[in-house]
Amino acid sequence: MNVIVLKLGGSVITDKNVENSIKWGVLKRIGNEIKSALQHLSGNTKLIIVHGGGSFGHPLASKFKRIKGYYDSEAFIAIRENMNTLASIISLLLSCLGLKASHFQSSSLFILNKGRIVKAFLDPITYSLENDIIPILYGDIAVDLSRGYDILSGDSIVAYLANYYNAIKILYATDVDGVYTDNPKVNPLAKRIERIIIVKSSIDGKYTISTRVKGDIIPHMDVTGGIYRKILDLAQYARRDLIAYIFNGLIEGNIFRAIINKPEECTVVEVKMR
Ligand code: IP8
Repeated sequence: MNVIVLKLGGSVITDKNVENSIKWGVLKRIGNEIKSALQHLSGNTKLIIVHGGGSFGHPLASKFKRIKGYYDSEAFIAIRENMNTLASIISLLLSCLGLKASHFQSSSLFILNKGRIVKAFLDPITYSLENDIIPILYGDIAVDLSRGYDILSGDSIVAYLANYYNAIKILYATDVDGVYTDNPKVNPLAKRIERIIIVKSSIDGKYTISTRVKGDIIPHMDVTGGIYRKILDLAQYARRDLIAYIFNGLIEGNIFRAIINKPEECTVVEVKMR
């Protein structure tokens, strides 16, 4: 089984400025692109979709963090319900477009410790893949053995699943064309990083991250900010060589191209185990 893991960023599918709002047109287009792309792939290639929290997850999570300073059972119930609603809508919409897709509550599949996944029950996901169902997972709140509860990012789920299923590629559909040297929405001089290479030791798990911009190798990368979370998660969870593409899911045709081949403009992230 050749598995492709596709992450739909929260800012691609929801409007981050309006709580609990969905970009219906974008979601429908993405669903149709996924459907067409799957018709080009062999039956042995399977897709897993993971989506982010967007305006259903992040505003609520920040509210609890701001008021209480931590996530308690009240936060668990509220965030879990809201994320479940978003996932139901996405899986219903994809089903209406003719895709065989079903969502799985991430908080029922994963246990965390200090924010990291330490336990996963993936039998239902494996069974779905074997039966040509596209499993939809998502960023959620989950039980954490040290903290009680914590936010489980969709990016951590992607990295974990890619390792578990030995994914042939990981696709991160975001609202920018890749990873930049600075915020491209604010700084017009920001350059897209073409390639990020993570070299990780299979002996002690230590890793180095280097980046390449227009042919120049930049040995150290300042790993902060939202999009870098993906790189950190890949580096931390990696136990095998992986290839990932971070690209713009808001550009028509990009998701189709990414699934059948690779996206046109993107940042390639390679994990190399040594
Ligand atoms: O958007 C976060 O998932 P992400 C999920 O993939 C919540 O980081 C509940 C905020």
